[in-house]
Amino acid sequence: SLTEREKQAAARAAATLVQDGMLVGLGTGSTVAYLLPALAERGVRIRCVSTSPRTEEAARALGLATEAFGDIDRFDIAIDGADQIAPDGWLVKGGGAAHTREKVVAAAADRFVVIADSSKTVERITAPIPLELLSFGLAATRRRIGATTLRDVPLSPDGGVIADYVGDVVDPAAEAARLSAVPGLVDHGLFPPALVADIIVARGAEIEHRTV
Ligand code: DER
Repeated sequence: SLTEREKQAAARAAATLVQDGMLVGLGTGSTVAYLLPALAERGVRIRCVSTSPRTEEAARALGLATEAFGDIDRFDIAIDGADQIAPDGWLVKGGGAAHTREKVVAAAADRFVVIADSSKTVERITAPIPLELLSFGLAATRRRIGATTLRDVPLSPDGGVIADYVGDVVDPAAEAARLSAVPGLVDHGLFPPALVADIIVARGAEIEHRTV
């Protein structure tokens, strides 16, 4: 489909930014699924950290050297998809329930690159906003957050319950601050423009590559 071709094109464009010797943070999702073979084809000598077990399995199967995030304190580059991309660079991520680890990796990267097909660009950020919640006191946390639905997915690798905030999002910055202040929230899927270096969107045959 056109969307799949756009995902592959955006992923391939980002793969060209990865050089020998780099520490690379690998995101999660169907767009990243095209990044992994593109990196393997480039044959670059890199060390990778994955943001989910399914990225780790796919990377290993392609012969990419992936290791635990434990002792690595920074990445040269992190590459990941997005569910929504606003004109000012605010992102919504977490459709694949990996946003907590993805945000930690993005924040540890010198350069965080977002790759997406053209369906991901939006005029303004709207719900659903993915959430990872502590299972302890779940009902009380959900009450504090407001309108939420529970995702029918296993607990996250970090033991959190995956849910979505489905209320209004008037302003991403205000909503991000409000959610971050809720005790029992592990993290939410609003990614601020300050975290993002490059946005690579494939639109038909065109690659739109912009810096934030
Ligand atoms: O779950 C996530 O954060 C994914 O990266 C998501 O934002 C994009 O997934 P996709 O590439 O499958 O659309």
